[in-house]
Amino acid sequence: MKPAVILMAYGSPDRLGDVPAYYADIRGGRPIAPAHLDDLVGRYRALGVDDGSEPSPLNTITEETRAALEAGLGFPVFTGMRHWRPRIAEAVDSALADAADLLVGLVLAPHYSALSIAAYRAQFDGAAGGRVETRFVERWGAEPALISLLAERVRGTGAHVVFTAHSLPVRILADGDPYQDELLETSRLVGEAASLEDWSFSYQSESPTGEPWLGPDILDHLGELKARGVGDVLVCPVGFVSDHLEIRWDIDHEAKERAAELGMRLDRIAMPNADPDFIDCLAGIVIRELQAVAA
Ligand code: FEC
Repeated sequence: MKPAVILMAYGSPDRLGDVPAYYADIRGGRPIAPAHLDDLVGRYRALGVDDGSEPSPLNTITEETRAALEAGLGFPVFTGMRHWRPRIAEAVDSALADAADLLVGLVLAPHYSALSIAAYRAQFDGAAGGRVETRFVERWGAEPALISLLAERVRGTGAHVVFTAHSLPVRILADGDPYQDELLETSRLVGEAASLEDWSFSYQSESPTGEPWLGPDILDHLGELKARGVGDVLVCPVGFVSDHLEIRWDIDHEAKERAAELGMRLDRIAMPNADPDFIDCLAGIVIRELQAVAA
C-alpha cells in the first residue's frame, strides 16, 4: 500500500488582495457588507498578512505542521484548505498523481459538526470520487494524546481556565449536532487530567451573519467572571490547534483588550501548532486508521 494523508485546514488568504475572494468562499455566495470586508482586511493586516512576496505567517504555520507530520510518518502528507488554496480537491489530486492508493483524511479541528467537519468531508469524498480507497477521521477531541498535551499547558495554573471554541449558529442544537457536547467533553477531560478546580467554557469568534450564535461569547463571559471575583484568566482554545486569525486577533487582541478594560489579566496557552507532542498525536491517529485498513 502507498498511503498519503490529506491534512485539511480552514485556510487563510496568502495576501491582503486575496481577502475578498477568501471571504466570498466562506460566505458561499451570500452577500458581504462592505464594512465587514474592510474590517476583515484590517484584521489580516494587523496580523502581518500583506501584499508582499513573503508567505502569510498563518499559512506558514500550517505548512510547518504538514512537514513535521510527513517527517514523523515517513510518507506524504498533502495540505488541503476548505476555503483557500491549495483546495482539498487539489491535495487529493496531488496525492493521486504521486500514486497514493490509500488516503487518510484528517481535519485540523477536533470536533464534529454538520457545519464544519461534514463540509470538509464532502469536499474530500467528492474529490476522491471513488478513485482511491479512503479513510476519514470524523472526530478526535477525546484523543488521549490531545488531552494530555492540553492538560500539560493548564496544569498548576493559579488562573481560572476558560476553554473556548468557534461559535456556530444556535440552530445546530435543534438538529442534534454533537459539536457542543464534544467541546464540553474535551474541556471536562482536560480539566480532570490537569486537576483543575475552577474552569468554564465559552465560545468565541461569532460571525456577523444576522442569526443567533451559541454563547456565551468570551467577551461577555469575561464580564461574568469578573462579577464572580475572578481576576486572572488562562484561555485554552480547545476548538483550535494553531495560531491563526481567531487566536491571534480574537483572543490575543480583542479578549485581552476586554480583560484589561475589566481590570483582569488574560493569557492563553501556546497553541499546539507543530509541537512534536502534537505531531505524535496526529501521527497516532493516522496510524490507527491504517491499522484498521490492514486488519
Ligand atoms: O487564520 C485564518 O485566516 C482563518 C481563521 C479561521 C478559522 C476558522 C475556524 C472555524 N470557523 C468556523 C465556522 C464559521 C462560520 C462562519 C465563519 C466565518 C469566518 C470568517 C473568517 C473565519 N471564519 Fe470560521 N474560521 C476562521 C476565519 N466561520 C475570516 C468570516 C469573517 C468573520 O466572521 O470574521 C460564518 C460563515 C457565514 O458567513 O455563513 C459558521 C468553525 C471553525 C472551527 C473548525 C475549523 O477550523 O474548521 C466551526 C481557523
